[in-house]
Amino acid sequence: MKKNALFPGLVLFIAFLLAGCTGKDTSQVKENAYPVIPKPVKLVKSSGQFTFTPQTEIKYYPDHAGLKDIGEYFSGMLNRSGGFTMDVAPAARPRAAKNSLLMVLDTTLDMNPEGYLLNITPKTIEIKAKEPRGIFYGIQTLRQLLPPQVEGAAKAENVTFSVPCANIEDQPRFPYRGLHLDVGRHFFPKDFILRYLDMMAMYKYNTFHWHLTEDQGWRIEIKKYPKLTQIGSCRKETLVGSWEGEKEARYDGKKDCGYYTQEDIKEVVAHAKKLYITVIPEIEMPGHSLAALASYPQLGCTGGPYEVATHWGVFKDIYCAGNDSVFTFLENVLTEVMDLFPSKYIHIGGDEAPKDRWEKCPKCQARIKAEGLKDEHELQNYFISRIEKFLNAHGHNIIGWDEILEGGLAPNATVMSWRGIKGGIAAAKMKHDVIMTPNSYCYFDYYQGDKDKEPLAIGGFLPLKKVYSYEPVPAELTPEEQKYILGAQGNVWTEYMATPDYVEYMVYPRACALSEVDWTPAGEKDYDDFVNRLKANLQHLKVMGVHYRPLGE
Ligand code: TNX
Repeated sequence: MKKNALFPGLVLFIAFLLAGCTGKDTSQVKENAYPVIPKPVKLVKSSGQFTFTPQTEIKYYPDHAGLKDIGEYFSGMLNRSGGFTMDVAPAARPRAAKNSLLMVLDTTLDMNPEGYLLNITPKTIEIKAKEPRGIFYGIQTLRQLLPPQVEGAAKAENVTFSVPCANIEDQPRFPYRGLHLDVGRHFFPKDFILRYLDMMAMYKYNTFHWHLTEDQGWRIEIKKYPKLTQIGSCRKETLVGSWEGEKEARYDGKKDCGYYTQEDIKEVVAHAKKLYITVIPEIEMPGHSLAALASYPQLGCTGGPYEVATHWGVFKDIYCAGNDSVFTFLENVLTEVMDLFPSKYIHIGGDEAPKDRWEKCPKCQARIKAEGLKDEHELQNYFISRIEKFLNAHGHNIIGWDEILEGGLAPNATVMSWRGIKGGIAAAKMKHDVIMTPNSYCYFDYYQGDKDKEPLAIGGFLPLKKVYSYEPVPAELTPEEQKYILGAQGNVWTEYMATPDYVEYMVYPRACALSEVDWTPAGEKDYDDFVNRLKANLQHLKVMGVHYRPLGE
């Protein structure tokens, strides 16, 4: 009899343990309760959960503007989606009180400046890091542990905003974790760029490479050269379907225009800064410059007239390397660019610059002779090195596509290896920093499924699993040389992506896979486990209204 009387109490006690120490029911905790992407270095699960309520306090120590901003960023999310306001205030001491989230800066921690410690117990949450950016990444992890409704723009009904208990120690593998976007082929409105950055932050990307100038459109306002946007930001029409050469080409007959004002750019850069993302602008040279040539024909070798391109490909008309006014123009453009972008790096392109015009141009030939150069490839090196010198003198470093290795490498350049990994290997061996973006693993403009079932893309085949399998450090490098590999970047060329929805479809979830390549130690990666986490994690993107490509097709 006595025994039986104990039994219901025991059941209740076990149920209480299972439900977590708060005694709340577990129904709000996700099925895959730890769907964090990129996968943290170390995550120890524990029972119980912490529940955010209007009484939860967000505290930070020491009193620091960056921490206050992060606290408000997080409370803003729960304010929109949960409809409640939490207090954000400095703490008197670095100890978490009951029902609080405490963020602590601790410069004595022995970890990477982007790393963080996150401890979730039923009563408190503590995030510790050396720098605010580490705290910010701890918050992103916390966000992914919350129900996906946390991403909502309006109050979600019947949701308990709980996170499962855990102890996490985390830091990135690479210091450069990039995503790129080509706004030259198609222009995307400022609001979409802000959203693109929001999504990047969730996956702990820290660099946005903004490809701002192209043959088909110049997208950045330059006060000194108004025609760049008056003329260069518009094309008279656009190719329909894929580019098979001029004979087969059909055009839509519709004018297509767009550019960012300097105010827009400042807003994007400020938004990125709050998300701990650096924006690297790319001003292409000497190739992919038809829109600039159409605006100022004297910048080309033949003098024009030129037209903003209406189809895709590589064009022979490029900036004239024999013409000093080209350097004056570019230096003036870059001066405004440097004022707008605090980034240490400025990307100067350097890819796909046919030498046809330079071969026939007397001024270019005279320059080759006067400078004692061997050929037009060395002339390209002269071009890039001259621009590099200008940017270095103003405190900036250049990044260029791997073609900048041809004809000699500018002394301080960082190389973006895109035509496979050869360029990256060569540059690292020359003791230059490298960012890996090989098209075989990092080109999100390639098909991600069966070509016949997918919307039109540029070609190639890059399914999610292949992105995930990428190892950015080439085995050919010695341990010393490997240190020059800063990280990997996903490239998003938009010849065939005319709308924001289509960009999202091409980028997600492949960018989720690449985030793990950039963040998680190679030995911790596991594709099946990634897909499991992704299934739950994608619900966040769903609530955000992101048009990602569904899994399993
Ligand atoms: C090559 S990647 C290019 C781009 C194209 C892309 C298409 C690179 C440096 N140049 O101009 O958009 O291929 O995949």
